[in-house]
Amino acid sequence: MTYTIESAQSIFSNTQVPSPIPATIALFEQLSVDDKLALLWYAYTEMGRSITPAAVGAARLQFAEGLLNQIKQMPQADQLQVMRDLANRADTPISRSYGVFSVNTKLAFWYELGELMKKGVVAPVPFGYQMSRGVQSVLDAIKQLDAGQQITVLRNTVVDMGLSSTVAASSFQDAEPMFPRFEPAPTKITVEGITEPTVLSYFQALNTDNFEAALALFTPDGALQPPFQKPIVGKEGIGRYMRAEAQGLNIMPKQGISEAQQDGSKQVKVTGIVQTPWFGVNVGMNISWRFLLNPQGKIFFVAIDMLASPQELLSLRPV
Ligand code: 45D
Repeated sequence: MTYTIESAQSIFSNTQVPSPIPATIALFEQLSVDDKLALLWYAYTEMGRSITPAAVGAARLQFAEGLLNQIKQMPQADQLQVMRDLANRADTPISRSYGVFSVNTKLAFWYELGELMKKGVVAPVPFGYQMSRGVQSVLDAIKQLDAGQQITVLRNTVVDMGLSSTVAASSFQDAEPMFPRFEPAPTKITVEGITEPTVLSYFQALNTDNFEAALALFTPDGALQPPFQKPIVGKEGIGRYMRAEAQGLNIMPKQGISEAQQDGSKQVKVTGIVQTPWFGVNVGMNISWRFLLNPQGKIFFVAIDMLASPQELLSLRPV
């Protein structure tokens, strides 16, 4: 097979529609720090209601507990400063501690902070705050997005906060607690138009949190490209990533197309719905997978993309 990761990234690119998410985040990035916090707070008070509190879990909060206790003891002005420092990615001890949290611990940390704000233990974000025109326009842009895109914006902004050091982050992720599954995900998967066992096994493996089985489907130099990220190359990195970020997903692929290539490889595109344990059945994300399978049926590359619109679920052919 003559593919490189780079060439694999562009398979089915003629069927993709640009996502409104990066543009929305770019608007957000232009806001002042108080505007950012206020905007996120407004957005969160809407979307946060659909969070399933069980997902947060005591096990997950234990990593954030020290930081949360520290913040609880502070006067309100200092609490607000901590939040500003996080949003500014300032180089402070708290911002650095936050930076080594895994994605899900970062989310759990803010979730708990939000609960403490509601109780009045932590300063509420719009602290005598007047909504600026910039905030209003970003809020309007967020309202145009579907629910799956909205929670992605919220997640990505939370992940970007704090000062991160990539070296330290990986040690934390190895200890990532599991998300409880209250109902088993569908494991008997049928995807209209798809018979490739590798692809069906991939979905089954993720729906049972069986990351070893998922990894076994990849070539040693295979890559996985999460939404809006660079490809993660090699089984070790993919495994670490999956254990940290692919837990508890409910994957419901609906349809796909498979195109055999001259050299025996196959390009497969599947679209469907994914639910995150954070929101359970409350939010369905419209997702596509673009697989490149080698002639032996192993995954050389898979890209996971957030679809721009629900209509895109059906548009598997070039647009
Ligand atoms: O006061 O096939 C603010 C892979 C500040 C794996 C806050 C995948 C102000 C392979 C921060 C707003 C993983 C790639 C408070 C598939 C403030 C694969 C609080 C895809 C209180 C399919 C904010 C998986 C809070 C996907 C608490 C696509 C915000 C997963 C919380 C996507 C936000 C998961 C939360 C997503 C967002 C999860 C909990 C988008 C969660 C989003």
